[in-house]
Amino acid sequence: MSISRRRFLGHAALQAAAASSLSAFGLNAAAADTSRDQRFDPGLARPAMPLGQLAQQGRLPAVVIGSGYGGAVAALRLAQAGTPVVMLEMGRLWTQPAADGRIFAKTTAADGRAMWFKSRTEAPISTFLGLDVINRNIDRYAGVLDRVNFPGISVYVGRGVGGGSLVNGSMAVTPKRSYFEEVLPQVDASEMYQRWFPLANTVLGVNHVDPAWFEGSAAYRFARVARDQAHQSGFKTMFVPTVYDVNHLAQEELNQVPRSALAQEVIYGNHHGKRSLDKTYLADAVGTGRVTIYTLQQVRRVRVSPQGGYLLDVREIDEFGKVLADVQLHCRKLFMGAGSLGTSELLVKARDTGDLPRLNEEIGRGWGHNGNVMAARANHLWSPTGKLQSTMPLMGIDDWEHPTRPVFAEITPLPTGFENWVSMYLGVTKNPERATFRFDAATGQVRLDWRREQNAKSVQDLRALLDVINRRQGTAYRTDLFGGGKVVADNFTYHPLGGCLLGRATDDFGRVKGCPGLYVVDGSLIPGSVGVNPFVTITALAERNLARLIAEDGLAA
Ligand code: FAE
Repeated sequence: MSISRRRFLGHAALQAAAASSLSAFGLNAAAADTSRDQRFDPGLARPAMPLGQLAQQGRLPAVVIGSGYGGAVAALRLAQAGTPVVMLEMGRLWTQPAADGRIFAKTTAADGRAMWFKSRTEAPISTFLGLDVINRNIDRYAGVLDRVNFPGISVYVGRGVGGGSLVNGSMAVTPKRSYFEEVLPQVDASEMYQRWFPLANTVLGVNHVDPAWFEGSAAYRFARVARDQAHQSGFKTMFVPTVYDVNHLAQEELNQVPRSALAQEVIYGNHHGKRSLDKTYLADAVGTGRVTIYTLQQVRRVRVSPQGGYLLDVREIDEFGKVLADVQLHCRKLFMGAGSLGTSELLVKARDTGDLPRLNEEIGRGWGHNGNVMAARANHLWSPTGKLQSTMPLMGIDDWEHPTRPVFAEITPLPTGFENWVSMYLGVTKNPERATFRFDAATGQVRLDWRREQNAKSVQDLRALLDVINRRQGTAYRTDLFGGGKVVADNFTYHPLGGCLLGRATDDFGRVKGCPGLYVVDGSLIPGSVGVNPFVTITALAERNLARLIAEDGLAA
């Protein structure tokens, strides 16, 4: 079967599963064989047996926890090698509209679908003109975006089939080779840049904007204004590749297709245009017929199975948080793809409670926020940034070569729907500070010991760059967007990385030291910084590691 047909079938099965309200599903092989005309066929989804029943059938060959980038690569490559895969995802499937015709919440009138069991939205831009007009009360529900609040920093993550791909800004950036070599010196960079980055970019569907279209697009005036000011101030800019379909973007502007990026959609989910993982890697994985996805299943505990391999405690909830079942599941091989927070939390807890006593001291260490900080400038009235702004950034100021304060500042929109004269930036900075996940026996919780002061260098470095632009333009910072009169938002990150570092907590391919058959496949392998937005690197590294694991660890059927 060709890849594109497999992807079509997998994608259709993901839609059909949601249409039939299935919380556990795979591809129905019989339906797949008969639906060669590529029409939507509700029979494409194979309802899977309840997890409790599956647990009675003995040890599973392979379980993947989490359906983000690392988990999706693991599921696809294991399945292609012939291994049946059970994927456990704590969020829900986001492929079918609810009664109001929408899959995701409206950005400007958010409801429970926006956030993971919160009573009020917690958007990164929390105020406008200093007023609390952005966030609103919502029903507690298994929504798509989570903000995990630690004392020193808040971390945004995606929840649902596709993990962060459901909520992120689609920026698909391959890191600079010299910095990649600095961060992960044990990885063969030639192989990464010749083989694994190109493969990841292809399967993710990374594409590039046509510069001529960009110059004429009303929705990117905000980016051109910020670019021109950067150039006038002596900085370089670059286009940022994206997994948002750039043709769709162009058609949105002409009103030929329904608007999504041009309708303020991003952090609470995009209805159109975005090549999230459920349309790429996960569709391919389900399309193999060997991957079964269980949604709304949170893994709460990992320990050694008396049968050999691992024993998982899994809690099934409904969309409103009601506990439906607690199940124990044995597996031979376990792949941790729960993201930097999820994987680190489970493994730190397992080590410190004695469930996996052979886990080493490196588990939980080396966490960083990829130097994320945000800031905004107020332009003069004669430099409008446009009332129509696309949510998908396509350009960044590249000052990474600076000798003392490398900064990659993405030019991000502020799509309020009216002219706001704002130029906004997401800074990726080089901050050497790191934090550790620690188990607190008194509360049974895992905490991250990052302190706000550790962000001082990132704040200083982004300001140093933007100060130059402000001086040149005669402009000032906006102080009304991040709460408390802040100039630079230093209290949250979109890019959690590390906690189970490659070569430290694991060997050089993600095998967890001291625990045969246990693997880490997600962003927790990367030591806190990668200099650009991380998902392409997470995906490419997972591709590289899985190829080795399948070849050497008896993972092929
Ligand atoms: P991730 O995608 O977070 O997937 C982990 C999955 O595991 C999630 O679906 C969880 O629900 C699930 N999970 C966690 N714990 C459990 C458990 N105990 N049991 C079952 N399931 C569990 O991990 N990156 C870019 O490169 N470009 C961007 O433009 C960009 N923009 C972003 C914007 C936002 C608002 C956010 C939140 C992130 C953004 N990122 C961006 C970061 C990117 O999405 C992130 O690095 C990757 O998603 C991380 O991939 P992982 O595979 O590590």
